[in-house]
Amino acid sequence: MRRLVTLLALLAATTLVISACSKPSEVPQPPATTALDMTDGVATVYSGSLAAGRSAQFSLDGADASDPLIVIELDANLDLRLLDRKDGLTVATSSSPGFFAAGSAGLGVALAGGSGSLDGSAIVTTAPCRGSCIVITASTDTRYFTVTNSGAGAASYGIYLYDSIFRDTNEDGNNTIGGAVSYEPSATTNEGAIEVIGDADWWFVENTAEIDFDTGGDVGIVAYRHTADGTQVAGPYLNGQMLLVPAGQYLRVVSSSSRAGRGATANYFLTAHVEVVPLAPSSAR
Ligand SMILES: [Ca+2]
Ligand SMILES: [Ca+2]
Repeated sequence: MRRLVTLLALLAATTLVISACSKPSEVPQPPATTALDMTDGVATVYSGSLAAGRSAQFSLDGADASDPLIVIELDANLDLRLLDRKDGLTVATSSSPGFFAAGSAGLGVALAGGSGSLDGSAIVTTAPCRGSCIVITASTDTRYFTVTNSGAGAASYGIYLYDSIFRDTNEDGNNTIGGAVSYEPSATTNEGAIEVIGDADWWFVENTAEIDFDTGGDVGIVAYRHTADGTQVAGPYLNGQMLLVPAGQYLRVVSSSSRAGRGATANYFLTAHVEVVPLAPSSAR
């Protein structure tokens, strides 16, 4: 009988130990992920709200895309982060329609008290994105992203997920010097856009030319001049500068800060420079 009691006591102690070991961990669990499907970009695929300082995580199935780009777009200026995998590292970020950037560099825009409004310098009215957005090259991978409300009050938001063609009709063959597009001095169509992070646009200038370089927005688009063997010989040229390009050289247009944008925020133009001859002073009366 005593042996039976001892055995029962041992069994009870063992159960207690096993029970203690299987107690749920106190380590915080990663946020739940909401899986989303792409649509045509007209309707939201998700609507929600976030208290100050809170985040939500989502995934999208890249296999739904048939065009070369995927757009992840919010209708609010909240912090949008693309991750390299579920609960992974930050690949790209955006806090406004003005641009998105590699790493966390797209999170520089301060929100005004959680109202979702931005300071005036950050507003780019010509951007087709409704709020923060990131554009990526389409692939069949499942992509993960988070939305964070870094403002001081609650914020509501909608998510749009859709595929898209490049606005830049020279993509993506112009990413190397071998695929450079010929600059046409008489045309008004020497234009492009830096639409994904790391985009490079090469142009070939056959005849010596004076070219006006114009761009705008917050993408930080610059141009460099290269010789035929690919050697960089001048630049960066900034918005509003005139480029004197010897015959047979190349131009490479990129973002100087690993940024890109959607629509007009990321456009640039190369046009033949026209010398403005000042009017002769009127003769003395
Ligand atoms: Ca481009
Ligand atoms: Ca390109």
